[in-house]
Amino acid sequence: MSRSEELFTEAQRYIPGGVNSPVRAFRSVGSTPVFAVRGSGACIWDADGKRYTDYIGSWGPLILGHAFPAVTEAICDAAKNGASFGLPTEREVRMARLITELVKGVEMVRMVSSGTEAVLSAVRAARGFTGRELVVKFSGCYHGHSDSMLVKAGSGLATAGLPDSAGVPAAAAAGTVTCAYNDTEGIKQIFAAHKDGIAAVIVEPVGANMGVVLPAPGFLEELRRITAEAGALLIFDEVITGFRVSLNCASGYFGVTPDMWTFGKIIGGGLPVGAYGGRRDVMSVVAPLGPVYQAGTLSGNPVATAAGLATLETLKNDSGIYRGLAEKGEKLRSGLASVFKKHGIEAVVQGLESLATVFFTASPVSSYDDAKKSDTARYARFWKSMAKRGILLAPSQFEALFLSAAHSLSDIEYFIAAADEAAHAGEI
Ligand code: KE4
Repeated sequence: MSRSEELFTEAQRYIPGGVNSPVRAFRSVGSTPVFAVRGSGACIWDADGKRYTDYIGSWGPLILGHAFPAVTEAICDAAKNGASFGLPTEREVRMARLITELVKGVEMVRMVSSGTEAVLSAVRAARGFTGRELVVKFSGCYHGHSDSMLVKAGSGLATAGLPDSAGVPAAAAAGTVTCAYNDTEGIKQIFAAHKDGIAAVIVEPVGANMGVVLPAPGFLEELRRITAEAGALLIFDEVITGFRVSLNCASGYFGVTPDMWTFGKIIGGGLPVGAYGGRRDVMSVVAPLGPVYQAGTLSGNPVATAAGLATLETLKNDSGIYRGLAEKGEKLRSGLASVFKKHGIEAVVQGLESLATVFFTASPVSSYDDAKKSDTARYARFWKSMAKRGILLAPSQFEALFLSAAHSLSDIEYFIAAADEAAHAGEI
């Protein structure tokens, strides 16, 4: 029995499913979870001392790689002066100022401790600002696990949502209407049906929780036009895309300015940080300035904020990082696509900048319904064949691969060659 297997056996005695977040159970690839011990650069080492080139990257925060020196130093320096104060600190002012500088349209921002908390707070603020209750989300987009976001489509397009998890009250789900990603006509129908009852539309500007799905040309622009026309707020959930697809986030990358943003992951540099922000008039409803209550013991935590600041300042000071990520991402996607074509394997490789997903399906994926046509058993075989060769991929067809500045071109070349070898051996 491997050490990871031993640990997983014990973990299941004390922790639901043996993990503190479901995807880490590796169920959809039929494997024992890899228990991490150490990370450095693009690599992690597991409890059995096996080294992997890591494309999970903690699900997005580690755009600079594991244990990036400036981030580690910032964490240590901050921690020496105390882990938390429950008082405001200068770092929080610097973080808020930096985000407003880098993201056009963000005038005020509030720090929280996770992406989930950022989204639930932003939705509450949107409802408080507009005085309306309905929120529209898109199938296949994940916005954390607050009740109103764990909702699946109702019977008809414009009907109230249904709980997508046990424990979510029907009443909570009823406040959310769900539309297919990239379905501009569907959004128009929802707004026609609900007129001025909609507080906000929340969207991942690049879908990354159904695998990576790009916005169709004009989709984001239409969401901007339709919401503005109806007096509803547009919320970009940039927990993944924020500071990943560009230093100016997806809103800057696509040139579409929402009313609110949610952030997480990269702005914490691997520590628990989330944030929500946007127009000053909208954010002015948030307590203690306004009537929308939101609070957090560790919001803006000095150690976590130090990690986030070190990450963002490194990204801001070295534009070569994004050029390198774009080059490596494009090389990986085109290289893998060529391998699958060469071996006659039905696969579509999609992504943007440092994000990628291999969908084992015949046609391009532009919605969750498309994504669900993928051969998840084949993805599991692909996952295992890569893990065997020291390449750690997202243990689910419906997640993204994350590249970091620490991944080298030779890492990418090795990944492509490994896929070629595995395909040739009939392992995928
Ligand atoms: P957290 O509460 O997990 O920090 O963030 C929730 C969230 C919000 N919005 C988007 C677009 C997200 O992708 C996430 C969380 N992402 C997943 C990865 N698909 C986190 C991994 C996990 O759940 O363990």
